[in-house]
Amino acid sequence: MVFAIISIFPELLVSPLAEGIINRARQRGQIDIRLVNLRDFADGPHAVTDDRPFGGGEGMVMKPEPLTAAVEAQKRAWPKAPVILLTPQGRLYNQKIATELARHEQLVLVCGRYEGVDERFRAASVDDEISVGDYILSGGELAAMLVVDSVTRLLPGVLGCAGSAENDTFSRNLLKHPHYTRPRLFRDQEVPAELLSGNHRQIAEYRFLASVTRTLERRPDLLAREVFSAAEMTLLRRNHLYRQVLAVQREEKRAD
Ligand code: 9D3
Repeated sequence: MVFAIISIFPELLVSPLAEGIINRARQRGQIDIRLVNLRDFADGPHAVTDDRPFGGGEGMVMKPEPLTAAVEAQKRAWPKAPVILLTPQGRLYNQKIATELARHEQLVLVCGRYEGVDERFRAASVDDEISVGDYILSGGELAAMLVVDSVTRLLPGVLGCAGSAENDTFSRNLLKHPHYTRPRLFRDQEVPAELLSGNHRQIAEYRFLASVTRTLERRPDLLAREVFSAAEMTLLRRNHLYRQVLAVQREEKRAD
């Protein structure tokens, strides 16, 4: 997979892309990340990439010519690559969108800055628009990082078999159970006895119930989409969680 990232601050992305799983995937040739400096596609002695908004108002707007030239240069190398603009106006990013993006051979990620990009560039050259959440960032660079990170993890061979298991658990719509490691006693706090029992069934049941309890408390919106097996429903009933889960599922479906 090739990621071309178009930005006025490509340096911002260098060190996060040079560590851990992403760095390993790059060194193995599983991904290729091209940091494209938008300024290289701007004309004139000052290589200006932004200008004041027509109609007046706050802030600056990214000029259409450098953006278009930068995108066209990438499209010459990879004609099939979708052009994705990172913008607060985009569709809200999630794991499903990550799996969609992971099917492409190349992606062109355009990082917005200032108030945004000229509308004529967006209309003519952008295939998809993504926001990474309802909070204000200074620009699209960190959002592009999230996309590169989450998509890279989905590529075959990047994580190995641990990865496929992890992707499965995300598709369950339940939060993970709490984790414990040594020591068994830490500042008067014991590790739950179920996890020390060596009984795999007891451990699995403990973790399932802890997952459901956490999801009820923290992310009831996720539970609405979760389907439980007959055995799981029995477990929930025996542990007095069944009525609560049903109530939350009814409530959240109404809110949908
Ligand atoms: C302070 C400027 N805001 C005026 C009310 C609008 C605004 C413009 C540009 C807010 C943020 C940005 C820069 N953000 C992005 O380019 C961005 C972003 C984000 O801010 N949140 C979530 N996802 C994304 S993807 C790109």
